[in-house]
Amino acid sequence: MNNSGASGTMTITLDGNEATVSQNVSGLAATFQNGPYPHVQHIHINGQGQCPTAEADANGDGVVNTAEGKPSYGGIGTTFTTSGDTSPDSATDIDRAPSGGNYTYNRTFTLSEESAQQVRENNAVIVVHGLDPSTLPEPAASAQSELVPSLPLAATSPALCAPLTAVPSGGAAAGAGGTAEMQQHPWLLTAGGMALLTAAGAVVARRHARTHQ
Ligand SMILES: [Cu+2]
Repeated sequence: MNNSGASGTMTITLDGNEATVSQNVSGLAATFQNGPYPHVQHIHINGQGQCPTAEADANGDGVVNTAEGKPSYGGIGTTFTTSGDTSPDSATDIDRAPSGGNYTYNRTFTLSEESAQQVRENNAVIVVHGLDPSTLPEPAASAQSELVPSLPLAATSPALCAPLTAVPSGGAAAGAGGTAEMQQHPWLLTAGGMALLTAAGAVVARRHARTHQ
């Protein structure tokens, strides 16, 4: 019934633990309570390094919520805020989340050791949250979030998901930029007969590429 057509790409270039993040998304839920829709987004870590499938919808309400997806992508390691703190403490701070249906996000900041390590080990997953409630079946459409009870379930549920794929820099000279390889991953929503969303993630871990033989 609803095919949102949402999609996105993200590239993270790591220099040590310093991450330069470049992201484009389009087709996400655009408005929320008469304002631009806030999309909290994270690096999820310490899971299986994968996005969940529709089978993760344990309660059968037609949406894979954040908790149901956790066995696949793990917990929150880093929050992609627009300013300030980027730790899990800011995970649901909708005032510092990028917003709107289409946006570009560019920021350079230092990852926690744990997040950086998970990125290097190919076990990091990018999740963008925030669905349009009108695309969900009842009662999910009017349910409250399992994470933030003051918000709708749709607001915190995953909308886009993609594992980051480390790309060895190979011939890239030290200090030079690397080329990121995008990998698309289908994300399945069961709502109303499926909306297919895709996202892509990539990482260039150039610093240690030559030392891990
Ligand atoms: Cu998340």
